[in-house]
Amino acid sequence: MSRRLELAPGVQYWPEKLNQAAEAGLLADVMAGIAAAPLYRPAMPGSGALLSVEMTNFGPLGWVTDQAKGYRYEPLHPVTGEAWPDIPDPLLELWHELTDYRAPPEACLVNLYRDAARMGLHRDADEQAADAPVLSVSLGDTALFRFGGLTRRGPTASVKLHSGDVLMFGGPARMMFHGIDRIQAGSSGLIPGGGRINLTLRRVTNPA
Ligand SMILES: O=C(O)CCC(=O)C(=O)O
Repeated sequence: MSRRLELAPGVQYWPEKLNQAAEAGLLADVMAGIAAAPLYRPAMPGSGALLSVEMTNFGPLGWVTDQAKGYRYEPLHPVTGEAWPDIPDPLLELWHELTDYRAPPEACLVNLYRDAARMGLHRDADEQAADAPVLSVSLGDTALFRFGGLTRRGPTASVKLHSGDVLMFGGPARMMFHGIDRIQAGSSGLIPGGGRINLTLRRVTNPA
């Protein structure tokens, strides 16, 4: 049981929520999922520029982007054409423990950050179920997570996310701008080949 910090209204942070055994167990599940649904680099809408992070998904729906159709959720992996693997049980258990949402998550976005990979400030705005929080688990190298308010140009704050940390944003913060400025390469030896894996759980459709 780790302590919970409220970083801002609606932004909850559990440092070291996962112990080493839990991190290793979750990583094994994630690597098995990646073996079935390989990481790939999606393209930005419009420009077609590739994201610096590699991505895949678990769950009935996966978040994808490409030049022609942009940001959306899809039930099939765009490269293999196969359904995404199931969300690992430890992540479903975390969702049920930490959120009081009435339905399970439908999407687990897997982001792999290596080298200079980063993620610009953005909002998670492709989900119908905007009353559900976003729950995010960090594995591997430390990341500098930046978050702000509901406008892109407002003030921001930063927190270092370490391996095993869990962050949740919902309620007044559900549509906050956030992103990853950089990764501290080599700060953890957890991920084979180095880097950081982020697992983001989201409910996409409104529960019946
Ligand atoms: O890697 C992270 O911690 C944040 C990921 C993120 O913001 C996203 O996938 O939308």
